[in-house]
Amino acid sequence: MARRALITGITGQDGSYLAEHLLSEGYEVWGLVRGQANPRVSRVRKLLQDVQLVRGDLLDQGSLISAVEKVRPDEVYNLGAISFVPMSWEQAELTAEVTGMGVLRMLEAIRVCSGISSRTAAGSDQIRFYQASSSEMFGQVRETPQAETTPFHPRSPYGVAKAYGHFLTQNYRESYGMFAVSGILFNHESPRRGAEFVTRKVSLGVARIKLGLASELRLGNLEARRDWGYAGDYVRAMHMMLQAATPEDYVIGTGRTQSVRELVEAAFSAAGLDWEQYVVCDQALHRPAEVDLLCADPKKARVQLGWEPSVSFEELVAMMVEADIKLLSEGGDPDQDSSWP
Ligand code: NDP
Ligand code: GDR
Repeated sequence: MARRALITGITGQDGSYLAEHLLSEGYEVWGLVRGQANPRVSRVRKLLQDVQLVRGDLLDQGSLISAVEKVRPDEVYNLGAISFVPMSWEQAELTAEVTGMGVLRMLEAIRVCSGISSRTAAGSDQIRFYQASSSEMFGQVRETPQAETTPFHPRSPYGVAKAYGHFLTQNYRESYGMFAVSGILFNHESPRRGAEFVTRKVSLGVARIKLGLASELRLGNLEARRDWGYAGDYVRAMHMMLQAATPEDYVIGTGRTQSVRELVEAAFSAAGLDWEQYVVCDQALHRPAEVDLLCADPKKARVQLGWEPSVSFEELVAMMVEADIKLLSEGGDPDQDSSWP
């Protein structure tokens, strides 16, 4: 019988790539969707026709229990979150509820539906759980590159909420013997990335300028450094973590770091443009507290899981710029249903 996976955050970037990957591995895939008339659900219905949908919300414990009871998954991937860092200052409590407490509710749904208690440990055929942890937990870094053992010092309400979810996942593993793991993923991008994140904002900005639809691109801090990889590669790592013999946490990244300035240079030059003529630095886009430098040490994942990224930074930037020029030149709208390549 096909293995069954339940994915929260199916309407997001990673949810879509993970669903495609699991379908290609022969899984029966279910996606948790929320809201009464969520416009992103129709995009999922179009792109991922073989995915079945179940209603639920990370804010609603009962809905998660019902979803787990209905789907009876072998694996749960908890990708749902308020994931845009600046929004976490504006809606800190909501971020704590969805991105932090949502992890507790999902773990509790699995625990309750599996009949696990402090006296009845998880069995060998238990539901395996993946938590989408983040390099934002490292925040103000004390060592670089960052590995599984690097201490956390989150710099945003988002990072703090993710750290809660991370430690809770570890705690459920230790308390109940659950197969619950966290992937500490560094930034990963694609043509399906939300337009609010810097890579996609830049690739869309370049495309608009190239096509004469805009004359400038306003950005915040150009000096921050990130380890940027391709989302399609990172969802493979999520799946690999749940196939491992023992439940462990892994850092996933490329091991290379670039500044936002270098990202901008690469994106404009991929379209034959000089970035200095178009980019405007806007102080209003700087964050209250910044994460200055992120660079992964993905050695554990390479050695223990055999995971390697397949797309370089330069290839990723070129892929995103090319996709957005194509999208806009065909009259596509990045916010509309049909826009996912
Ligand atoms: P997106 O922002 O693209 O997707 C977030 C998803 O969360 C959406 O599907 C959204 O659904 C869902 N969601 C929001 N609120 C709720 C809720 N109350 N209940 C259920 N679902 C909800 O994120 P990504 O795909 O980029 O990231 C996936 C996960 O990985 C996130 O948890 C993110 O924090 C984490 N992460 C991402 C990294 C990256 O670089 N992309 C790096 C490290 C971690 P809806 O359509 O209903 O709004
Ligand atoms: P990040 O991604 O905060 O790392 O979180 P984002 O792309 O938003 O920012 C990366 C860096 O770029 C700088 N920056 C700008 N960022 C945005 N969004 N818009 C701008 O105009 C801009 N100008 C400069 C930022 O200051 C920052 O330093 C992402 C999310 O996917 C999280 O959910 C995830 O956990 C982490 O990556 C790993």
